This record gives sequence, structure tokens and C-alpha cells, in this order.
Amino acid sequence: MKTIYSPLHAGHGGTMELVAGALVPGFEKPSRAEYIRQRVEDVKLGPILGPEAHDLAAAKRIHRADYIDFLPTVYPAWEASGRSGSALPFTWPTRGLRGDVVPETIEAKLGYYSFDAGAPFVKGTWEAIKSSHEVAMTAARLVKDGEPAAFALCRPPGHHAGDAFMGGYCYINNAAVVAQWFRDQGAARVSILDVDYHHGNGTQQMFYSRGDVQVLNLHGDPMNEYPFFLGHADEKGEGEGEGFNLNYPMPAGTSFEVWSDALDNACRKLADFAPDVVVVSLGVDTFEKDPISQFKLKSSDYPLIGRRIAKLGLPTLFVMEGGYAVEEIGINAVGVLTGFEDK
Ligand code: OKP
Ligand code: ZN
Repeated sequence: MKTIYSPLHAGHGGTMELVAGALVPGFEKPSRAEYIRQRVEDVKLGPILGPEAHDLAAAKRIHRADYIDFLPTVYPAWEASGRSGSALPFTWPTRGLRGDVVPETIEAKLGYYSFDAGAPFVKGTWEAIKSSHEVAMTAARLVKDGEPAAFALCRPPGHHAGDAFMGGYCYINNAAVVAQWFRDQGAARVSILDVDYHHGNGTQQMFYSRGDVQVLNLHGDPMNEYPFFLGHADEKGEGEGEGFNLNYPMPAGTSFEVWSDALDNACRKLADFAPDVVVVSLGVDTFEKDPISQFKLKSSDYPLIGRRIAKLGLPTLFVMEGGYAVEEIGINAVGVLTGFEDK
């Protein structure tokens, strides 16, 4: 299958994040995408192509326009206010505060448009976000035009980003954007299968009251895992979306044996839904050596995930999300893809 990749992701580097009360170098770093790109080459998965130019109209179909328009202004405003380093918020309009007024200063705006301090901006961040969006859109176009599958090597990832907020390394929700784009291009139904270790709270939020986009999420139990405030099993969708959101929270220490039962169940629900296309939010932070996650999948398990998804027999777009064990991230992510192609 074809891989879409942009070198512009690398400008989003040298970011800092809060860990245990201290600012430390971010786990979501440029080498992640480079290890994956290298592995795609090493196993000869297929051609690696650059993204086509895509404007932000597709992103605005699913995100609030004022949020998308805010993103390119962040770092210039941060620098204009005399600051440097990682642009991050420190205050949010939570319970008891007003969430209906956009404040004027850049730090406050960052708080307004985020749910945590996990989406830092540096000088090259906006170009990276835009390129990640273009990577996803280009891969989606390939699948729409008849490729049985494609790999969007997106960085930064997207599944925590919601209608008007960033967080958890995510800014534009690439998987949600392409799912909506497939609908707009004539797909009657789309399924999003999120196998990243963390719950895709943004994706769930975007489609929660819709019956045309099914969202299936396998992840660490939010009672004790990020993003904590969404992803429970009783969240099944509402209104027309009732029954079209499925969560599979699992405890720390979950092995592939247990995890793959959940995948099997999700794939059966997916097949029942009979979508025209599947978007896979592909995170490989379920890996046993992942530095920020608690599942126990092994490298040899990832091809089996790909094989199970291939059994659905549906056009499939893989969109890269998380995975922080950088040495093995290529082996694991591309393992899913070679398993899908049964190589
Ligand atoms: C993104 B994706 C404090 C912990 C916050 C955020 C994890 C975001 C994961 N530094 N961790 O789902 O892989
Ligand atoms: Zn993750």
C-alpha cells in the first residue's frame, strides 16, 4: 500500500510537556515519524508519496472554524508577547467559570481552546499540523479513488482533538476529518476503529449524536488512564447516535489475548454496521515497552491486528496516532500494515 508522509512534521520538535509536575522533553517527538518512514522503506511496503495541497475546508466541516483559524496564530502571538519555548496554557474554563467568552491574551486563548497542557506549540508546529492534515486528506483521496488501503503517516496525531479544543499531542483530528470527508464524498456510512492505547475522546465527541459514523475505541480504562474524563463502557452514543459509539476500556496489564478478544468483538460490530470505508486510528502505544502506557502487546502481535482488520474486506485508511517506544514504533506500526497485506 502507499504511504503518505511529509517532512514538515519535523518542525514540531523540541516541545516540552508536564510530567509529574515538571516540564520535560515531549514524548511525541519527530523521531517517531522517521522510524516509521524508515521501516516502510525497509520492508518495501510500497511507495512513499508527499501530500497534495489541501485547504482547511474539510477540517472546518468537523472542527469549529474559529478553532481552526486560531491555530496558525498561536506561535506568532506567543512570540509577539515576548515569550519563547513551548506555548502552553495554564488555566481552563472548567466548572464554575465562563466558557462562552474568548479572552484576548494568548495564554488565556490557549486555555479556552484546549482541555489540557498536552498540546504545545513551537515555531514549526502550525506547519506540521497543516502537513499532517494534508497527509490524511491525500491518503483519503487515494482510497476514495479506488486504492484498497493507504497509510497516512500523520504527525502530530489527532484523536484527542475535539470540535474546538486541542490536547494530548493532538490539534486537528485527522481521523475524524477524513471520516466526514468520506461522508461528504458519498459514503453512506463510515467506521472509525481506534486501536490507540488512549481513548479517542475527540473522535467520540465529534460523532456522539450521529448514526452515520460508527466509532469503536479500545483503550486503557479512563478510571486510571489518560484522558480520564471520557471513554467508559456506558458511553454508547445519544439520539440518532445511540448504539453507534462503542468503548472497550481495559485494565493496566492487559495482554494481547484479552485485547484481541475486544478487537474481535469490535470487528464484528463493525461488520454489522457495513460501512463503505474504515478509518483506523492506528496507535501502537499498546506495546509492552511503551514508556507512557500499560498494556502488554508484543511486536509479534501487531501483524495479527492487521490481519483481523483485513478480514473485514473493506476499503481501509490507516491514520497514524500514538506510540512512544520509538525504537520499535516502526516495527509495530508497519507490522499492522504488512499483516493487513498478509506479507
Ligand atoms: C496521545 B495519543 C502528562 C501525561 C499526559 C498525554 C498522552 C497523550 C497520548 N505528560 N499524557 O493517544 O497517543
Ligand atoms: Zn495514545
